[in-house]
Amino acid sequence: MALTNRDIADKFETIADMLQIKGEIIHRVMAYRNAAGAIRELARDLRALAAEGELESVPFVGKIIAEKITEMLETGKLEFYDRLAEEVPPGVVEILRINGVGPKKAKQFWDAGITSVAALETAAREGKLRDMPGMGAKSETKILEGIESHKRRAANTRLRLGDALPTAESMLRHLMGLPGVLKGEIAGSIRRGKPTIGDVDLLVASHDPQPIMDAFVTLPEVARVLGHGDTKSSIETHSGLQVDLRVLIPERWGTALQYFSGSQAHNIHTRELALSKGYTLNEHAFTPVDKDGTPNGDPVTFDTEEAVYDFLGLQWIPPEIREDWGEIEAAAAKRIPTLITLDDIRSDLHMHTTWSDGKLSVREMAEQARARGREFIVITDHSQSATIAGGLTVERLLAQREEVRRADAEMRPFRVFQGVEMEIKADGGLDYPDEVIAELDFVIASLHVGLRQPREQVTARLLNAIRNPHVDLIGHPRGQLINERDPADLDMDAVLDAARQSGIALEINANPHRLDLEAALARRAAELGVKIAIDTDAHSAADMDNLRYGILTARRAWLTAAHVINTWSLAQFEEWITGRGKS
Ligand code: DGT
Ligand code: CA
Ligand code: CA
Ligand code: ZN
Repeated sequence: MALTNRDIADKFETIADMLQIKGEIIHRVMAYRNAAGAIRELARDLRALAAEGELESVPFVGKIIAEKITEMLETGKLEFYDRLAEEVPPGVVEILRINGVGPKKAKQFWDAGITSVAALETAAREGKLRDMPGMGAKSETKILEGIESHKRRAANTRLRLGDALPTAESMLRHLMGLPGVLKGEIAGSIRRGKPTIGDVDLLVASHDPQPIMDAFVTLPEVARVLGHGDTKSSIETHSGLQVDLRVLIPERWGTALQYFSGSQAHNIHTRELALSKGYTLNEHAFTPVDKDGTPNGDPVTFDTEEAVYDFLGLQWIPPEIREDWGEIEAAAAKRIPTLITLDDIRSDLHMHTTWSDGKLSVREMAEQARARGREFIVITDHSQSATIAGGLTVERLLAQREEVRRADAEMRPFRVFQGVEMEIKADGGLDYPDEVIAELDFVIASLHVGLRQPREQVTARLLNAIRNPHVDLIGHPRGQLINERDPADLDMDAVLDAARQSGIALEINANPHRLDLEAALARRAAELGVKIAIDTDAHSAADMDNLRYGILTARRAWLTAAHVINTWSLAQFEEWITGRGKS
């Protein structure tokens, strides 16, 4: 049985949990946790890296971890893990994943003979936890609530960014309208634009937290109050999303926002930098310390994040790249790139209409795009073999051209081009003959079928499309649907190499169900010189507003405007597609 990157990441994550329960030092624990995180986001197959002897090029993978990866790849097993698992029961690891249970508690339960979530639940219901050291009736109830939400979470995993962000924004808007609120921000993984969200972290600055706390726990979104404190409260929304709110004085705003924006890996690195300058850094402040760690002066707080980073000798770092993927080194060298923004985008090259499975006509889509500030668009309905999606026969494709040309003529200087989203068929062929696609302004090729084919087969199909001189863009290259469908098992090295050679663009599909290419791959593609497009794949007017998720993903990929073809002027775009033998 061949282990995937994800299997190996999961193993390391569990090892980190087991070590933490055993009370290992945090650095040893984080070594495995960071490696797991890096492997999960890795753009390349570990098997390929191992074959090249390049495992240690993966962030957080040193000699010891690389040896463990090699062992797993070669034997399918890891002796180190098996030994730990004999010592720490898997049920105890699961108990650690319950809200409100840290490694110490998990160990305490384990010592009392509780080695599964079910046993913990029974013990709590029978009132047997309250007499344990450091516990009481209240913490027993908390544990039961934690178990409940753990069960729910196990069932529906992390929430998509597109489901969490609008709720977070609406809650923050309510809070910002309260008297005495000076500042407010969504922190945590949402601020970093991660494609999936564990929980929402809201921060508000005010001198008078109590009324804000009271208002927060009674917002219309609230289904359950998990905690209601003086400066911190937590609730669960009707959709099962946990939202934490912290209120703090504005003088501490910068220090707190920096801390709660994360990521954890980024914060560990900034904390080490602070230590090297003689300060400890936590959510509250920088505190000057002696060599042995004893505080020797007044804590320092900052009201802006810029001041926090400046104090560390760093440029301000955009939240989307705070993952300890090299941003701290770049900030120290004053080389943080100017990341792409929504305002840089001038076109949308992937949109559907009522000709296939869209909700609006060509003209309506164009008007909606123009109203959102786009200067030109390409209409790309589905091709003939996509029958469920109303794919166009050659005849209908020709008929559509007249409608597109009419909208184009009537709406100038706004421009409307005719393209297509062409199926890459399961047998590897393309859905129209070359002489048909040669007549189109722009051609997308996409994988929608045969996504579970073996790596060689599905890769060969994609390469065939990339090498076709009439194809300009690959739509949502890996075909993933977040939380629903894994990406196709593509040889991305071969894909990126072919894309660079043929001059074709690869898409960051902005739909929050897709966000494909994902950030790590998009970053690698851009570094190799592959052109990137950010498109909404809109089937309705509302879909066009998903562009922000594509931009967040592009920023996580360190992309600047120069990497992205949607920042081109009309003239640049026309020159490119003409140069590719069309128009
Ligand atoms: P999520 O909620 O799983 O999508 O991810 P985050 O990044 O929002 O994580 P969360 O909600 O647990 O914590 C918010 C931020 O607070 C996190 O990004 C960094 C900071 N933070 C939380 N716990 C720790 C910690 O144990 N150590 C450090 N250094 N920072 C932490
Ligand atoms: Ca969070
Ligand atoms: Ca949180
Ligand atoms: Zn599409």
